[in-house]
Amino acid sequence: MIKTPENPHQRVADKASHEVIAKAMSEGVDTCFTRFDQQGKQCKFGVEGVCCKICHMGPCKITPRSPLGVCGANADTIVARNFLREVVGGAAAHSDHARHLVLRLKAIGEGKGGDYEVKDVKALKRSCTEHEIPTENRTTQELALDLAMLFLGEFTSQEETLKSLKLAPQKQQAVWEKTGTAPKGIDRMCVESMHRTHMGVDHDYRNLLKQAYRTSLADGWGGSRIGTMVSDILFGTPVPIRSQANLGVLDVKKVNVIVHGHEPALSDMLAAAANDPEIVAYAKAAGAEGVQLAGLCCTANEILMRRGVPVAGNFHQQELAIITGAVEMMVVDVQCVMPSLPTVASHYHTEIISTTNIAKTIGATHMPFEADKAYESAKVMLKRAVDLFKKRDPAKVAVPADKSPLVAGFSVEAIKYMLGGSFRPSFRPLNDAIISGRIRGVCGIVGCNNPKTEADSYINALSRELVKRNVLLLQTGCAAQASAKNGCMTPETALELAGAGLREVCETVGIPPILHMGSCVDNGRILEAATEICFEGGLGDDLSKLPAVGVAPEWMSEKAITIGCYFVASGCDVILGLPFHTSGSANVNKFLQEESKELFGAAFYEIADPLAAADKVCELIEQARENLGINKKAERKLLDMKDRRALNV
Ligand code: SF4
Ligand code: MSK
Repeated sequence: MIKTPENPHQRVADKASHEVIAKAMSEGVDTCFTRFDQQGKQCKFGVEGVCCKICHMGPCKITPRSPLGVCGANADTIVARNFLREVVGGAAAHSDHARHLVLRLKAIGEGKGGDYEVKDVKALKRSCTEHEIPTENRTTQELALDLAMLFLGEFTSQEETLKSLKLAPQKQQAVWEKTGTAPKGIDRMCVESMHRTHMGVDHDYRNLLKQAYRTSLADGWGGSRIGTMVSDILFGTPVPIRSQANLGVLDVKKVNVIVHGHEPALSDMLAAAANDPEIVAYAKAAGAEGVQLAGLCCTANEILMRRGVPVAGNFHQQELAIITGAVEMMVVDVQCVMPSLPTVASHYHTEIISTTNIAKTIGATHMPFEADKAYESAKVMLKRAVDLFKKRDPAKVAVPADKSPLVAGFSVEAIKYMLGGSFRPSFRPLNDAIISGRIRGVCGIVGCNNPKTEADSYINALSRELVKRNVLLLQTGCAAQASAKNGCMTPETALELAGAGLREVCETVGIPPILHMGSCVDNGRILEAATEICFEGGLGDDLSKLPAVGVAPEWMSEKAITIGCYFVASGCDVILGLPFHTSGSANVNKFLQEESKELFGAAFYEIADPLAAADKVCELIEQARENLGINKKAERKLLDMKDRRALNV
């Protein structure tokens, strides 16, 4: 029985989504919003993190009347164990994604890459040099194989500390050594964490939470950064590129194919094949004007950043895109894909295609693709989508008009180039602008949507407020897509929102005040940018000293927890718009929100209101500026003649 979302205007911020939620209600189609309502009041024990089902003496729950589980575990142990398992989930997701890419690079190195090749040799050489692999007089294939083998070692190393940690400032590395949080191999960290949270192993909540930070670091500096590096090598390092975002990018005159999930491999092939003359001719023969490819979630970000493919929407819009009635096919890979999609699609002519053997859904058509015929597979899928176009019911089609222009593609390389030009690409102008106070600091705004809150509205309110207060924003994932839909991601409109200092800098160097840095695996790019700022000098030799803060306003996934943890463990304070499921243990919350500061120089904050979060971001930034002593330097004084004489120079 469908309960209507009481007011679509309170569920989502953008008008296009309002229209489609209203359409869903009139057509009797369930969405995450109706299902959220059907859930009713959510389980208190789950919310507090005090439900344990790790062994079959349980499930146990902690209450004032039963403060211990059957085995004697208290709330601290149970909450910390649950939290660590969530971090493992996030680290495993990012890192397995990275592993798939590394194996593809290895296949290229072995001459078995099929339709894939190294698109960005410069990026390959850059990564080799960073990892001390000699590049002189060596072929691309040799380098690809050496780098792939080194990266595979990052997953499997048993005793050696993760090599990629060396990409961080030395002081960070020293902190991780001192606190016992320097991770070994990525796979080992995940396995060890699962072992330690098994019944009857690690019961000390502090020890468990330190392992959560350690596992997250294996993701942030290992899995995620490797994922980004190899994506850049295989598909190209992003450079600024224009496109559009929101449901209005769907074109009723064309065959609409949406790619959704996180991995770029097949979507990159689909993007190439959509313009293949054979496919265009096939679409025209079916009465369409061509094929419109669009993306959702982070697969969208991957092909937006490199090919300018438009974004149909972020996480909460995956069902809404189908409900427009104009989507022939949705091709999904891994992560953030709702299992409801085939049910929603059954109301229309849409086919859901799953493409990887590790991610199947009942009701979806499974079409795994092989690297050696990836382009052909992409063409087969697109032809199938064209055939579905003939089954489209015009009476069910209503595509909202809304779409906003955007500029994306801000890899660290691209930012460096924009700041310093081709002769001296560098972060110096940014550091100088921060030191002079024209830019107060930097804020990373990342993460998902969550039907617990009005989708996009926290992200939008916070972004607009911070830009006004001269804070440069680095965004990824669904948060970046929210800003794009909100019209904040073109240099022109964003500059109008920016405070005078930020605006002056952005106009001078030609960057927008909100930089779209990619998918959620690309949060490693934010770490990379912070490290560049640190290396450039003048703002401390340690990431915890930077006037920089991270915010996850509307997060929902385990990956977001892991990302938050690796930011904090890297010295960057993180504000959460929605709390962790840890409130059942005051000790766990104290560790995450206070004691972490002593370990890493950063901690978590929970702030439900976007303007209060903006205040906190600015407070943390100003505190960092005070500590660095740069607020004094920022004071500009116009000297009169008396002052000049007093200078006595
Ligand atoms: Fe209960 Fe302990 Fe088993 Fe958890 S591990 S389910 S608290 S008995
Ligand atoms: S897709 S993890 S909903 S950002 Fe990366 Fe969006 Fe969050 Fe998935």
